[in-house]
Amino acid sequence: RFLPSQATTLVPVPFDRGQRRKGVALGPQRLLDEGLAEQIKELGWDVDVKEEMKTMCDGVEDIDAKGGGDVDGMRNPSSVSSINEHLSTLLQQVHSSSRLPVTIGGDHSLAVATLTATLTHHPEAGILWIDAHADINSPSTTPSGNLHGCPVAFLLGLEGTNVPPFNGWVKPLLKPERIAYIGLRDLDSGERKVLKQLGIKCYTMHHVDRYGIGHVLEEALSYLGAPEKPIHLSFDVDALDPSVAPSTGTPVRGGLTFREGHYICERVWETGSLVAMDLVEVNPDLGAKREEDAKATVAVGCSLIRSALGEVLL
Ligand code: B3U
Ligand code: MN
Ligand code: MN
Repeated sequence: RFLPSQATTLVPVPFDRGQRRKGVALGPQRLLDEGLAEQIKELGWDVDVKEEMKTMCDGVEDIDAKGGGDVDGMRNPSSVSSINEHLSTLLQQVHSSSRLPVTIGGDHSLAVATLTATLTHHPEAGILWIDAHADINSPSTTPSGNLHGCPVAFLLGLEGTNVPPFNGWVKPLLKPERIAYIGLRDLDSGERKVLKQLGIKCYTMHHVDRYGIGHVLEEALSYLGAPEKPIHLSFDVDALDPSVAPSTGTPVRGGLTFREGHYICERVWETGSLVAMDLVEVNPDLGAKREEDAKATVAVGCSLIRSALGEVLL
C-alpha cells in the first residue's frame, strides 16, 4: 500500500463557478450531514475534515468582481484559478502528512488542484477518471465556457491552456499516457479530436457494455501500472446513470449502474494503490423529485467513497 496508515483528510469544497447551475456548492455539506466522516471512521480510518476552503468559496463573488464573468471564452476564470491554487496548496500538505485526501465537490473544475497536488507529490501517479464527460476542452475548444469541462486539458498543457490567470501557477504535470477514462458518453467534437490525436485510453459506455466492467477496469488499472504505481481516482457522479444519481448538473442517460460504480471503487481499493480521490458534481438542488433525488444522490456519493476506502460486501 502507498499509505503508511489508514488516515484520511476530507476536504469539502463548496465551489460552483466552474459551471452555471446553482446548488452544486451545497453538495459537500450534504455528504457531511449524511455522516460521511463517521461512516469512514467505522471502517477503521483516522478521519479529519479540513473545512478551510469554505470561507474562500464564500468570498468568491469578490474574486470574480475583479476579472470574473466571461474572459477569453472562459466563465469566471479568476475564481476558478484562485480557488484551485489554494486548494492545491492545502492538498499538498495533506499528501505530505501521509494522509489520503478525499476532495468533495463542488464542480469538477476542482480537479485542476487535485491533480496538481497528486502529481506534484506522486509524479508517477495514474489518473483514473470516471465520468460521462472527458473534461478535456481547452478555453479555445469549450462550447460552454464552463471550466469544469476543462481540467484535464490544463494539466496536459494542451494548446489554448497557456492563458492567465492559470498560466501563473498551473504546470503541465500530466502525460497523456497517465490517464484512463471510464464511463464516457457525451463528448464534444474538439474533445474527440484531442483524445484520438493523443491516443488517450478511453473506455466509453460502449466498451463497458461490450466487455463488462470487470474486464474494462482490469485493463485500465494495468494500463496505469497499478498496483506498482499510485492511482488518483477522480469520480464525477454523473458517470452513474441518472436513475442512480439524478441530482447532478449535466446528467446523461446510459450511464454506469450502481454496482458498476461501486465495483470500480472497491477494486481500486483492493489494489492498494489509491493515493487521492475526488467525488464531484453532486447537486442537491437538481432532480425531478428534488428531495428524494437529492437523498439518493448524496447517499450514493457517500457509499462510493466508502467503497474506495475499503468497505467490503462480506
Ligand atoms: N463537454 C461539455 C459538457 C460538460 C463537461 N462536463 C460536464 N458537462 N459536467 C462542456 O461544457 O465542456
Ligand atoms: Mn466531470
Ligand atoms: Mn461529467
